[in-house]
Amino acid sequence: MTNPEATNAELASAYRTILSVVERTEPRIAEATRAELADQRSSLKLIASENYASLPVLATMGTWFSDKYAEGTVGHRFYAGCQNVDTVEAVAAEHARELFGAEYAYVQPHSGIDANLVAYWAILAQRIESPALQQLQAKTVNDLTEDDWEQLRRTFGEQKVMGMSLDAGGHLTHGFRHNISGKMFHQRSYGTDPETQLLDYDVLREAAREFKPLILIAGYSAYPRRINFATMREIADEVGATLLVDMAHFAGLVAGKVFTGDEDPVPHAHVVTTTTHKSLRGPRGGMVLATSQYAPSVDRGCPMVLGGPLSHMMAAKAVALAEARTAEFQDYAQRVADNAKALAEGFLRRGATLVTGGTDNHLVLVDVSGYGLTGRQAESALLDAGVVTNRNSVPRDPNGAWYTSGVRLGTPALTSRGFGPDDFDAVAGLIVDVLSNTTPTVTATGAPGKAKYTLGDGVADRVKAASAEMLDAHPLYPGLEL
Ligand code: DSN
Repeated sequence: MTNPEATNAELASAYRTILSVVERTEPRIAEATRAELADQRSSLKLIASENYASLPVLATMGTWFSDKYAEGTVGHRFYAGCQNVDTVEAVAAEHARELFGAEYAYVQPHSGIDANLVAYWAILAQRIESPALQQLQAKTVNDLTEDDWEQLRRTFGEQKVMGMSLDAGGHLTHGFRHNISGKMFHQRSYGTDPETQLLDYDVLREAAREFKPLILIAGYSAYPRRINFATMREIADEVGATLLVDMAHFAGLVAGKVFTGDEDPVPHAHVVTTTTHKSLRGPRGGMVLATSQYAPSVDRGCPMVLGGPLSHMMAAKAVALAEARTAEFQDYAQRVADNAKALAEGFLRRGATLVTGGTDNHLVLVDVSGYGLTGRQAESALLDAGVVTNRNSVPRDPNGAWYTSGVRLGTPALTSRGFGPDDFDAVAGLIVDVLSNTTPTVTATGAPGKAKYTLGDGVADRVKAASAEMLDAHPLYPGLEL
């Protein structure tokens, strides 16, 4: 990155001007924008999928590229006048290819779900020749009946996907029943070992041999460990599956060369999808990387699956990817992983239970059942104390996906602010303070409830005061005063 302090100072007056102009049109939006910055500055942001993009990335989103339609792809657009969008898309794709060592990069997806849909359709289009692909386009998804879906599945040849189960840390787009991926495909999920809570590749291999998926999906949003993608590819090859890796959560660790060799998905997977706003610290959006075999089908993502590309977001992706190609970003990525270890050790030292017993990526999953709490109670009590997390299922969670028994924490955002291992150790202490001093409210039957709770007197103030010291020491966007 360029000198962030100097850049922030230059951009500060631009943001002040923009907000004063917005204020004249819709003051509530100017006020909410200022309030959001104040909130983000004054809370411990530990949501594992969130980060703080640089001001140059944020500023690049707000331009007239937003006004341009550009369906199609570089050099082949359905609209005239796309020469500058072509430049933006080509530069972003070039950075992505070079950063990740990918044969092909597609930077149009608007989100991670969109990137996965592009990947699914590309894999189907590449591997299956069927009129069903056209048939689905003739109707809108909302018009499809269960019979239509059944018909489509039959025409697709009963295609199957296999991904990590939601409660083991997988993502809903990997075949979960309430996501389109669980409707489009027959799906089976793989979990983790009941004792170690780690992926067991031998069990996975056996399940894949039996199920024979067309697509084997690797990737997670709440599994605190690294994956061996060489082994995943071996399994995929053995059963004739296409290996799709969704690296949305750990793309920053791949970009920053923390995950290399067998832990780098790009040399091993046929198709890799990601978001750009999590550990990669870019604008909100998605991206697909592919081998040249799959590139022609991925390249048809718009209009096959996607609406018109968001050219202003592709421009911001290009800036973020350029930042991710620097030595500073590699240092950042290493600190994300080191800080996660410090956070995990801080919890273990204070007697907390962590799923898998620790972490070797950017996230930690705390099992809060030992404190007598559900994930929902823990999440709410922590928020009362200015600690922003999200509740998450733990493997074989008795409280299901709504209340859950876990809280997921990630280090990417606070590492962007400059927090180090000692800070994260202290953060673990603050969280344990809140969890140990929260009691579930009992229901009318006398049993502990799942949502309501009481936070002990003075705890929120104590934790907020300690957080404020750390947050002040690591200011967010220093120099930017609105
Ligand atoms: N919503 C993202 C997360 O929090 O992990 C994944 O889609």
